[in-house]
Amino acid sequence: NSLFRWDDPFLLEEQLSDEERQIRDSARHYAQDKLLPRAREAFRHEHTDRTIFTEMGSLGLLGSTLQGYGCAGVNQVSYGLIAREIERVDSGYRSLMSVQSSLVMYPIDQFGSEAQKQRYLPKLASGEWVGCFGLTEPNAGSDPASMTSRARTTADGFLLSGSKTWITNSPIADLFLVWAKTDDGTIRGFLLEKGMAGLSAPKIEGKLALRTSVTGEIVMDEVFVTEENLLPDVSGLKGPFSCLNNARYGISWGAIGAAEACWHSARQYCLDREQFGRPLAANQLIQYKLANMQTDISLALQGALRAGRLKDQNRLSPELVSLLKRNNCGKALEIARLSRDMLGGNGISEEFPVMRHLLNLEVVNTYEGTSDIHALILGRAQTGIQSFN
Ligand code: TGC
Ligand code: FAD
Repeated sequence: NSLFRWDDPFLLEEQLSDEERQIRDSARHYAQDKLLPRAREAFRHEHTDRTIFTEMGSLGLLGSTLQGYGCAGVNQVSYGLIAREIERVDSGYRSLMSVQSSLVMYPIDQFGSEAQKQRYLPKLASGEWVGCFGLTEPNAGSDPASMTSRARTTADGFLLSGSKTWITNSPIADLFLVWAKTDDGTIRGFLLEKGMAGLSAPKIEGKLALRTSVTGEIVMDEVFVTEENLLPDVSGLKGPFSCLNNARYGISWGAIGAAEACWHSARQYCLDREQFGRPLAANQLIQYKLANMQTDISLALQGALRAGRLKDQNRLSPELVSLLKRNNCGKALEIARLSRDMLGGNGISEEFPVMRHLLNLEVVNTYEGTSDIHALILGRAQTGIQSFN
């Protein structure tokens, strides 16, 4: 049946423009040629390769949707396609890219002063500088409104104190976008630079997942900044949440890239391996699992594409982002677990990418709002009742 493509049932390919396909292809070549050969060793040794930032920068993959300041200015669908290709290799690589792009460059572009944009965006776009985003605290994860980091007003600026934890990129960051409460309890964004007195970013050791992307704390002990370091144009939780809308959208595409890698791996393995005198793929139980993977992946991609088209028209709601982030990460995790099982003992070997994806997807399902938090956002949106506090 020439109308049916097993790996693209909705013919997603046809729904992309030539330019989108071109961007996707260049991200795919980079990911497959340059990232894939490094992923296994990087994961094994918990090593984040700093040069990835400059490589991505030279290809226009950092802050790719922004206009000017050295950014590529591609559309939101293209950003999603890039995330899918990078995460097809490893969620950690997509993570370092999405933090730099959606959580650091986007808010500077959206809420920053002209001086801040000129000072930071070109360096972040080229990968010369690494950025991180500090919202989560040891006692404020799903509930960032309860953060205790403070920015105390002084005669000539602010003194920041507090600590952030589970911060992607922080140990290698040059720029720290930190959210803290001012004297009147309002949440504001501050741009801190490496080397400021009182600022440190210790690495979190012993992560069993997302090991290609370094994670750390941000410790602020009376870090002094002036008004120039304050993001002028946003206050309240909608500042960090606006950034999360973008990153969560990208993750909806990215997680499915990882799921596709697992599905393709499991399919090929089951075609190649024989037990009981025939390929594993000849068994109904195996075909049932493959059919479920194909269905979940193709529907998830179609949802992500629709979201991207809406986002390109400025019509994407945060609730639809929650629906997709939750669905696509949850399905990807399930697919990775099933694939791991279908590879039998080999499924736990680093010879195959499946276990690495499975471990990574546990994180992807948790960060940027856990699966259950997104369920509660959707529950609130359809009942009008806030259930989480
Ligand atoms: P709530 O009362 O709902 O809202 C407070 C204010 O924020 C506004 N708002 C939004 N604005 C824009 N986009 C959104 N998605 C928004 N959601 C809310 C809202 O309008 C309101 O504005 P205003 O002006 O009326 O004050 O706030 P809440 O405290 O009740 O929120 C509850 C909840 C659970 C929805 C929220 O706290 C939440 O989403 N929690 C999850 C936390 C989270 O996602 N953290 C992520 C940390 S960063 C990260 O994980 C990076 S990993 C990246 C990587 O490595 O790839
Ligand atoms: P908690 O909020 O303590 O939640 C624990 C469990 O309780 C979850 O299952 C949750 O769903 C559930 N739960 C919580 N509240 C409710 C409720 N009201 N009803 C029902 N169930 C509930 N943060 C940043 O700011 N910047 C980063 O760059 C960043 N990178 C990260 C990288 C990694 C590798 C990891 C693991 C995390 C990262 N995070 C980052 C933090 C991440 O966003 C948080 O871990 C996440 O938001 C969950 O917060 P928590 O870990 O404190 O869990």
